[in-house]
Amino acid sequence: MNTILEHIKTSREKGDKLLAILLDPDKLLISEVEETITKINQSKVDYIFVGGSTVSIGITEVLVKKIKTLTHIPIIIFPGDFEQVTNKANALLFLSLLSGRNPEYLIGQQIKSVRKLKKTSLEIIPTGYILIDGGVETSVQKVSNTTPISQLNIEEITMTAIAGELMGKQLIYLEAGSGATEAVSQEIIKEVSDNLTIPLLVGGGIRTKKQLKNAYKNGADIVIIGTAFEENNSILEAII
Ligand code: 1GP
Repeated sequence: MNTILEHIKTSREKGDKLLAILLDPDKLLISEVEETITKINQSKVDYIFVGGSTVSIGITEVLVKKIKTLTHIPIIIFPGDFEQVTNKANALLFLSLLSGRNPEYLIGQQIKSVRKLKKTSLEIIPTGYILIDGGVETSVQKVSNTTPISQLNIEEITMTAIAGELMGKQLIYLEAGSGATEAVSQEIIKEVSDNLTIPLLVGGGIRTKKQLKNAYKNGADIVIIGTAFEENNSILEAII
């Protein structure tokens, strides 16, 4: 069976770049889902990520079920907490916030999710999540109560990513935070990518075709776009 992780790895080997759109259940109204997914279906989107830092209990599953009736694009849960785990999706980014020093987001939430995960057939993808200063205080920072790594500290970002790979993570996600005013710099993407053998995800503050192209050029395998699409769901036509 071709798993999502295998697809990501194969794409990396072939140099195919992937795009994910992030939908936040707390922001997207159910009445808007159909139009939103129609736009996504018309574009070259590889994955739909669903998740947010502060999502009311139960609504992630409702949203995922609705999306599934409208598309064949794989849905990947990108959870802000264990309550967002639902077996209605195709896969779960099993995140560990490696940049932070808050045990709750390194291992606590993961433990809380185990009972549910044991009962699901979700593909679980161990992912090292690295929060980088995106110029504004983001929800991830507030909710996780952790300090992002400065964009100037490329050494620490790179060593954190490598440590993640050595710990067995299958993906590394460089995150400037939703709505970041400064996306992860090209220099950071390049340095981290050059030092990893696993796929690299980059998100936070990406709004333009130029940013997207540069992120891919410097080694991002998957770029995640949330806010720019939320604000204008016709943006994909312009930037892909
Ligand atoms: C946030 O990386 C994602 O977790 C997407 O960020 O909303 O800024 O596109 P934006």
